[in-house]
Amino acid sequence: MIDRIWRVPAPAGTLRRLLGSATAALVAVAAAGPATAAAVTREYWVGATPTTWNIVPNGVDAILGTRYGNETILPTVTYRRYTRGWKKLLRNAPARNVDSDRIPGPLLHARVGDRIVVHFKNFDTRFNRAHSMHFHGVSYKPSSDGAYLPGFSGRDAEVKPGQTWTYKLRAGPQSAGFWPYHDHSTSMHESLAGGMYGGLSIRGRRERAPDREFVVVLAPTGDLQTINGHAFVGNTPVFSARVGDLVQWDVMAIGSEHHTFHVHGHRWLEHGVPRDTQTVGPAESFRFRWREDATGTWFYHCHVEQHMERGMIGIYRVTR
Ligand SMILES: [Cu+2]
Repeated sequence: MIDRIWRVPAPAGTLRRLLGSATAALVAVAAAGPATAAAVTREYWVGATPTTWNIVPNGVDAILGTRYGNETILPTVTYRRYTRGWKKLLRNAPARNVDSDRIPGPLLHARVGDRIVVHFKNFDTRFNRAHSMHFHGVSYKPSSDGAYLPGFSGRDAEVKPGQTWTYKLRAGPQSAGFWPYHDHSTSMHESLAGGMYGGLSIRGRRERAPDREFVVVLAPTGDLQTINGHAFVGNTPVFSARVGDLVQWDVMAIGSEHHTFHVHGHRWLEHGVPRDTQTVGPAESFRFRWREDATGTWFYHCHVEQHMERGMIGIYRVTR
């Protein structure tokens, strides 16, 4: 049983359920098993950085033919990845994984047992708002919570422009999976609407990395329903894989609505049950994996029809 959990890339639901039942013995044995990778401290440098974002860069809804103009251009602030000491701005994700980035913020990787240190700096000179980072799925002290509560929270929850904060997190046995992080400061409302969110991708101690990892954030942006801040086919991410790839989808929702994530021509397991559509509510997240075996150009989308019509649809391309 233990072997199966830790060697085979279990679907996130299964892993989380099994770990959630918190069999101390299971955890102890897993931790004591032959380590293929020692626990490490992973350091990330992230900045809240002003940018101008176009929700519909090509100006058209390819399916309904509706045209969009300047109303889809949004001055905003997003999480960006930097080199050590915020010296140099980097892409949030490798170019091979996404067509454009900035929304969501950088995908932060770790393994169960790791410490994660996130150095955060607020570069928001555009709106002059405080910002923060609040992380789901990991352990930390209250000083790394990043959530504003008057009279209780500290500087972690209200990082003012020009200031920094270091969030110290730990990926415990129940952290395996995909989790959101987001602004939880005084500016949370505007910041979430403007794309200040991202994901933590945490693998089991001995779980192999997938060949392809796709992050899908379902959230409203402006008046549209977006995937990673973009609306409509031609603007939303085009994900690509090859037959034989171990493909991992990391899905989360931000905002106030529920979504039903759907991929055409494929199925995955949740608690051992095959499915091709899965509900995800505000700040919920899940991940699943499959070994790719279906060539073609496929849709992935939210199956709430009003959301799909407002832009929540994209393309998944599989080649030989
Ligand atoms: Cu939806």
